[in-house]
Amino acid sequence: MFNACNKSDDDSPKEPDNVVDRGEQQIIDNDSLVGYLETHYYNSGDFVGNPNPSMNDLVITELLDGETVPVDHTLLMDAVQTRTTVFSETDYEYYVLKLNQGPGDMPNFSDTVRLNYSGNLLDESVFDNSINPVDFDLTGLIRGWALAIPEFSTSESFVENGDGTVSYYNPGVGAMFLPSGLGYFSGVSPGIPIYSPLIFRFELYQTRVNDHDGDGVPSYLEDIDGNLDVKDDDTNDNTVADYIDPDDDGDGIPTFNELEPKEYEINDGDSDPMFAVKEFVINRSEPDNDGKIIIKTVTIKDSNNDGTDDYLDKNIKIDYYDN
Ligand SMILES: [Ca+2]
Ligand SMILES: [Ca+2]
Ligand SMILES: [Ca+2]
Ligand SMILES: [Ca+2]
Repeated sequence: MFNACNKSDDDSPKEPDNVVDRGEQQIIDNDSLVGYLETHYYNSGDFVGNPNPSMNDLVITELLDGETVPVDHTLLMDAVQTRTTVFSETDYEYYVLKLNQGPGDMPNFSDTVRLNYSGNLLDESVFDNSINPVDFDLTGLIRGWALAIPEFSTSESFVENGDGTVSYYNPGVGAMFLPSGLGYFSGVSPGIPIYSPLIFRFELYQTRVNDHDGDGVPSYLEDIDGNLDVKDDDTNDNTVADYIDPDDDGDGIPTFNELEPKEYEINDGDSDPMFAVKEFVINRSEPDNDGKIIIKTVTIKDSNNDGTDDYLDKNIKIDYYDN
């Protein structure tokens, strides 16, 4: 009689009845999302050759029974890119609508981005939107954002208006269609029922590389396993993830001290020197106000060439600041 229930893939205890299984919820959510994308179209023609599109230009309309998609419009399902990812040991699909790539920099998944956005449920009710550009650290948001936003690039240029506001020209513009598992899932958030698929529209203006622990290694490089998640990498198993750990290999020498420092002096207006692949600018200053710029960098080294960088190798203890 103990064989009555289906055999599960692992031996983990059964979750309480009020906790929904991520995999089962994903099947439901993906059905909802595909259903939405197959029954809604958007004004694709308005984005063709548009030099400065906005997320507010996006108009999504429901396709009624027997209706065909109008000229200069496209069914969402025919326009979105389908993406797959694994999160919380669950296979997910989500959908990205690219309205404008933007010509600027592409953020890393761990960077801070400046953007405007609007979020709504599949029933079109808006649960959140920004009035002015906001800055978000992508590591502190729902999973879907860290995956979708870095597919776009920042704006071409901006102008400071007289009233203190800034106008951005030619930003990255898009929308993401997320299952609840890449959103708030069972979490409570204002205006969002639990297990809600989410739609976000956004326009991306600027990005800044984060180094959360200030150890000289940009956070995106502290994603050792390359799964676009900095929170599951812990080289020295001290329960502090590398991106917030200032001594990643736990050898007693701070990561920062294990990076080779360099200093460059250039004249104002001159372009930067060519930096090495694993060399990062940590400071740029004009100490004497004479037009001479001092650029300080650090370079990640692998001094014994074993494929493990010094700051992740507890057997290498080179301290560049220990004289
Ligand atoms: Ca770091
Ligand atoms: Ca990772
Ligand atoms: Ca670190
Ligand atoms: Ca160390």
